[in-house]
Amino acid sequence: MALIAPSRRTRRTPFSDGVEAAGVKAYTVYNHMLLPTVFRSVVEDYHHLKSAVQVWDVAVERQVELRGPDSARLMQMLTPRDLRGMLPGQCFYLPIVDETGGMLNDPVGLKLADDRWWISIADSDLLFWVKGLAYGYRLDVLVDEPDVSPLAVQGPLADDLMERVFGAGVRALRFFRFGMFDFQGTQFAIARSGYSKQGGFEIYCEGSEHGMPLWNALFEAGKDLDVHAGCPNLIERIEGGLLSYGNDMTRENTPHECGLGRFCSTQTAIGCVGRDALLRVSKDGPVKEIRGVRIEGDLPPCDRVWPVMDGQDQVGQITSAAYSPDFETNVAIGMIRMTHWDPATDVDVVTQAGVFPAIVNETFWI
Ligand code: THG
Repeated sequence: MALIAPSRRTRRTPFSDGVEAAGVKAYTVYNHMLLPTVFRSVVEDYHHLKSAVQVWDVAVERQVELRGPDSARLMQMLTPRDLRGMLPGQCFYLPIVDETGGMLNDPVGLKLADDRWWISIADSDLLFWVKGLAYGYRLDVLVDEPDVSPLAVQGPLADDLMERVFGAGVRALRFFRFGMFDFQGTQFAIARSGYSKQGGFEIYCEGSEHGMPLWNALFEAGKDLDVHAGCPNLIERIEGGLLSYGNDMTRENTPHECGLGRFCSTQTAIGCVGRDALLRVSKDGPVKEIRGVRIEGDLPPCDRVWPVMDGQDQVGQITSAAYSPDFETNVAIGMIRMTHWDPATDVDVVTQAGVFPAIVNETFWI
């Protein structure tokens, strides 16, 4: 692969100097910003993530901030998840849908106050949709992207590292809750969350000038914990069934097809713009759905959609795949038609390097 040409459009983050000093080997672009994908190797990073603690520059998880009296109303317009019971200090994983029920994003929403919310977005320009709704409906709300950059601390030793920098109070945070914690006289929201199944935190670093001091403090405090720079890991996230917007799902998919029906309460999500469309499709259920797939053989990189075949019939597609050292097989995520989505169904996967036998699995992540 060639290099990414640096320019203003591929935005650096407040932690990029630290990422470079730590020897980043590859980037992708996500929300028009640099996201590291490899430090030592994907496999070495994977083993280290599952045994120690890593600091991740996930500033690409940009915040769409809603401020003002109509914030809660606008939030509920965006998602079929019922937000009425959500309290300040809670994070919610939120399917965001358009008027056809198509997925626009799958962010983590944070309720800071009744009239102040952050939407911590995946890779699509959600800001424009939210601004359009606010303007079109003449809502009394300000919508913008604040100078907030998440830094994740992930892995089994995450609590130990975080305690050293933020005090024992961070250990008390429950999953998908956040609180305010002091760092050198500045308050940051810190949540127990993150794009791995190894446990950990996300620090919402507010003010770019705090980026490198925060990065350095974590590495200084974690020397004897073998802390390393890391990043969302392809193998670990497939093992854990964490979906990637733009890869595993697009605007063509409903939340139900994505296995996100459990985050929808469409009946009571009054005001959601996709509500009528979703009520219609959720009545009978989807005809295709996200599944874990086990693929045999020496796979090429999954850099395109791989058709899933039963003889001459296409019965689905694979959109993420990698070899899992722990499971000793290739793990994959695909969208599989209902005729073939039962566990242990045999299929073939067509890649750029040939056809490979595969088994539609009980999801790895259950
Ligand atoms: N954290 C924050 N922002 C993000 C991500 C994140 N923005 C981009 C991207 N990741 C959004 N996608 C996801 C996907 C999965 C999860 C979070 C964000 C996730 N899912 C948990 C799971 O599936 O096990 C559980 C969710 C729940 O039970 O509520 O964490 O990672 N800030």
